[in-house]
Amino acid sequence: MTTIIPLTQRVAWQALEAHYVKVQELHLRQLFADDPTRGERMTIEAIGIYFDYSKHRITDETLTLLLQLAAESGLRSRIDAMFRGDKINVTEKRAVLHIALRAPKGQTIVVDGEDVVPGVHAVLDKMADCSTQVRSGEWKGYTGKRIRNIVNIGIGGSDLGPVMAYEALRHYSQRDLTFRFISNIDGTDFIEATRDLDAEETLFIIASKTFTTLETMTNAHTARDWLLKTLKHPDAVARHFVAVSTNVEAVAQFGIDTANMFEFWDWVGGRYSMDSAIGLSTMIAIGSEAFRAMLDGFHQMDEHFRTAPFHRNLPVLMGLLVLWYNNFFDVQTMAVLPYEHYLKRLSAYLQQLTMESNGKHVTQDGTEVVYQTGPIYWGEPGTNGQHSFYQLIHQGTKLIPCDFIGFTQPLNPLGHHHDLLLANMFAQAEALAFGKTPQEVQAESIPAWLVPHQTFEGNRPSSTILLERLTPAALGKLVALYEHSVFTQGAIWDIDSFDQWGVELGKALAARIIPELETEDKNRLKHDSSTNTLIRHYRKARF
Ligand code: G6Q
Repeated sequence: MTTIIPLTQRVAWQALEAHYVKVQELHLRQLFADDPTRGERMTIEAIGIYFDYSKHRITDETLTLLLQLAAESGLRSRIDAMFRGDKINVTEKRAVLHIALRAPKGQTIVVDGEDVVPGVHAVLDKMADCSTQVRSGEWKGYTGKRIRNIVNIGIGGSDLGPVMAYEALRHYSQRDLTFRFISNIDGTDFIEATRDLDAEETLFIIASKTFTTLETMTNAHTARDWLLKTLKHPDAVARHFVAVSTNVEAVAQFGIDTANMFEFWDWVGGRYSMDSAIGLSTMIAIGSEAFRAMLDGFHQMDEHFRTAPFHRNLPVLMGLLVLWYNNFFDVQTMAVLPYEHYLKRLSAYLQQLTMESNGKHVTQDGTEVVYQTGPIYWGEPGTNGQHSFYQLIHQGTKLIPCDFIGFTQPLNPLGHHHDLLLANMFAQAEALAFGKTPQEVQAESIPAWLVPHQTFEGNRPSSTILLERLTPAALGKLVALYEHSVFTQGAIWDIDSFDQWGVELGKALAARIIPELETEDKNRLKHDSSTNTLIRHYRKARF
């Protein structure tokens, strides 16, 4: 699995280093002037996505070298290994098969001697059954009232996907149902999410792969107490709780009828699980047909990633561009800027997908990397961001490549709002790339002292990703696009994009501090002097 030649010693890497020195000062103004067809040429249209990568600081040679790096890094065999079900999550010895979650019936994907696809479809059918019962009102609570509120309790991968997908697809959701998402251990999250809900009409989905996560289990127990305060009888739990988990014993122990447990598997990583049973809330919101359409969108992108030649392959190109800036321009962050209000949680979702996957400091075999790995991802929907942080992207001292994401058809046509929205998106990408020279500013009779303030250097790169309409399938394509871009980057960096050991230390230390906050025993504190003093300060304030 491990590539033989270390990344920085590969021929293409070294060629890219030399090439970078030559092209680093090239301005997009020049590149566009030299090639009037650039804006048409450097685009790809595939599976309903129009991808414009012409406003990147690249030449044809850059692309050739990046593609050569992908080849030298064994990207093709890494992709094949993932699709085959090899245990490419090496530190956890697990297959990485989110692609199986959207495999059509009849496809065969074997893990440990077993075809996993029939199991995926069996769970989907069971989810469809549950969601139809809730949507139709057939699913009654303990006192016979129909369910009107669905509350997903989960965190990280068991929360961000469901929240993002619910918000993204709210247009298609059944509007007489209320959806809430509780993740934080902070009691405020629970209190605010449930304060106006009627327990008799509320269904909790406890979404936890392990069913041991502190936040989720604490919130789940609080939810049970909250329910029983009104409904009094423990039998009510079975009518008001379902679970999504891989841990049957813990689910049963909690008191949830295992007939109402939706299974998934250790080969689904938390941050890759929104299209597994973790998406139950999404399915209840939009219905099983729309959910299957979303899966089909994912699958279309999977097939594109698996089969398209790298130079026409959307996730491969996107991943290579990230690598180009991250490793050669020393760029630290990437902005994701959807011009679609329904995608307001997309950046938060992508933060986990990208940063938990590729925020790694050693290669697969444990060697310290000598190059930068995953960049920081962040963003907000346009046009809101334009009135806040875009200033820094336009005129600050940092280079921040941007992904602009837009749709040609609005879901909510309203006057000419949509034209204004998209005009702004196109304008931002144009302004970032081409800027405004001092001469152009002077030509507007601006006083000399103001000219530097009103000058835009430009040469700030961006991709524009255009789709027709934000449908469930479009969402699936978009998410899979980022999933496979992350895969591409991780494969070349030779890291394990599918583990997350970095979250463990804080969890262990919190477990040690919890009893320390709750006792008065001064001698027990054996942390550093800062942590000891903070704990004492807190205890003094609380007791
Ligand atoms: C994602 C991570 C992490 C995980 C949460 C919740 O890839 O593994 O975000 O999803 O810690 O875990 P559980 O689903 O087990 O509660």
